[in-house]
Amino acid sequence: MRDAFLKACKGVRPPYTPVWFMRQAGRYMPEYQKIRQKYDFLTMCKTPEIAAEVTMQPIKILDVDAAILFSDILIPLEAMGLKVEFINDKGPEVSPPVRTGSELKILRPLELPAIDFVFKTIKILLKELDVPLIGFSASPFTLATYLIEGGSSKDFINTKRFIFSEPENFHNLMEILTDATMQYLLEQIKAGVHAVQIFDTWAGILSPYDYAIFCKPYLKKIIEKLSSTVPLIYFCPNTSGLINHIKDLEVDVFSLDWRVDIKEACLNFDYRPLQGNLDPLVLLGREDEVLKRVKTILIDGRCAKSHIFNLGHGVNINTSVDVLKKVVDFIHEFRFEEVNR
Ligand code: 1CP
Repeated sequence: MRDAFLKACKGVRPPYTPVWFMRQAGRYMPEYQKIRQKYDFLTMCKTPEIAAEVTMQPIKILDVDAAILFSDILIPLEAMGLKVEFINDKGPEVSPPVRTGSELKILRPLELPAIDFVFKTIKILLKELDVPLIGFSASPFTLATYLIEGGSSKDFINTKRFIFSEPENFHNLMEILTDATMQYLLEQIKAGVHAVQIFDTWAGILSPYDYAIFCKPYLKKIIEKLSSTVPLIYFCPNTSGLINHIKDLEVDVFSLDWRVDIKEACLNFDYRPLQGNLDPLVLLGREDEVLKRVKTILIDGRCAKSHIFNLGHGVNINTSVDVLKKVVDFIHEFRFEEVNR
């Protein structure tokens, strides 16, 4: 198996910078569209053969150094008694929303058999892949926002109303979601994933004060439980104000968005392994401008103990597969020894 990605997760610098992309399987890719025209998104996630095929598309087409399981962060909510739907061009809908302490009783503990398709997909992939497979989950806080808002949100009014009017019950909700997340990640690890990434997409809506109270303790619990299993990556965008808290987390890799200077992040994260951080929309620009920025991130990323190239968020639907492929080739061919000549 190609080991550059896992080496970098463990703080060892491989001969070239490994690269993969968040949302590397998706609608920007004609091969994905071809399957997506036949099946809705949830059917694709729930059919192991299809989920495995789609997971492998970017490996075959782009030659990236890691695969990420084709699924969604909201999948475990279905196994907790909620209804999850993905409505075209509108995003996810979770029902019924849980907005008060008295509504917590709707939630059931995670029923693993209900999401057996995830573990079956992992098993198929382990037979087929020659690169490491990344499993994932949302953080309990990010999951809570979808469950409380009933889907995506711009202002998170319901989430904040819940937190600040019933903080004790919000903690109860976080306990439930933390247990489910731990169980879900451990089961993916048991099935054989080589690393896991926690997506904390919405933690950046909290003040540092409230991140410390409502988010960090639950992440710490999960991280502790997973310690000495597989490498753990923590992705949290929009969080420059939270760095002092985030750096306390004992994860293997911090995944950064493009709003931070990766050189500064090296210093702020005590030179620990970093992942990131190209603005995904740079990829819509002219090729020389794209490669200029890729090169800068590669060079600046050398400050860290090890660096995994990624985007600062998911691949945008308007991205050209050719440009992504050129970025991967450029990264694989880039030789640091030649930079100072
Ligand atoms: O219509 C389609 O074809 C579905 C589009 C799609 C895809 C391809 C959704 C709907 N999810 C996914 C896959 C997905 N989602 C993966 C697969 C692996 C890969 O990266 O290739 C992963 C890891 C996710 C994770 C995910 N889902 C996150 C965390 C990462 C991030 O983007 O911040 C979030 C927030 C979601 C929720 C979600 N799923 C899909 C949509 C439209 C949304 C809503 C996003 C929002 O609230 O703005």
